[in-house]
Amino acid sequence: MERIYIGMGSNLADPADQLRSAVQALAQLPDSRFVGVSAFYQSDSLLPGQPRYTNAVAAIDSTLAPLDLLDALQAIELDQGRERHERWGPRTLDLDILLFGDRLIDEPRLKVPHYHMHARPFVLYPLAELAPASLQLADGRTLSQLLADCPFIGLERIAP
Ligand code: A4P
Ligand code: MG
Repeated sequence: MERIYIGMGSNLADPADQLRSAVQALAQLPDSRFVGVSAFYQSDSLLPGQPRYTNAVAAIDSTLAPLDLLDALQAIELDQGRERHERWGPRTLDLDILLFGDRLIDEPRLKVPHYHMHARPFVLYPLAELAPASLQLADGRTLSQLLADCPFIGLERIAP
């Protein structure tokens, strides 16, 4: 089993409800054990003119291969009505594999750690609810070092 952290985001069709449904779906993944989910966090979209996002992080333990997990997560996104029109477009549900054990993955369909996670407060703060501060990311920096460089600005923590 490897510990996997999954970033969840939604900015359409009742985002908090989308995240709750996603948690139910993650708990049903084959060859996996659901570990937990952070609180939900609201913040403005990185792209102006889009609705505010609700984000959270979930942890699972799994023996799934990384690309099989990606397939399963994309199936959950589609199940919850995700339509891909443009990259970074508004979405009912986005599921990103943030960390997969201590693996570095560089495949055309899958890059892990997820790019930009190092500087996104809506990823790092929920992740810190589930992962130890000593967790080391690919470039050797720990979660606590990343948090120190990423102020808690523009985030609103809401109950799950
Ligand atoms: N892919 C590569 N690596 C991964 C990975 N580690 N996990 C590929 C998941 N997928 C990965 O993703 C495009 C392709 O990335 C997939 O087909 C997969 O093979 P996508 O979900 O279709 O597209 P996307 O989500 O629009 O792009 P991306 O790059 O994931 O966007 P982001 O980084 O998720 O940014 N503001 C706030 N406040 N909160 C947000 O969550 N999100 C975005 C979108 C913009 N602004 C935001 C937020
Ligand atoms: Mg995505």
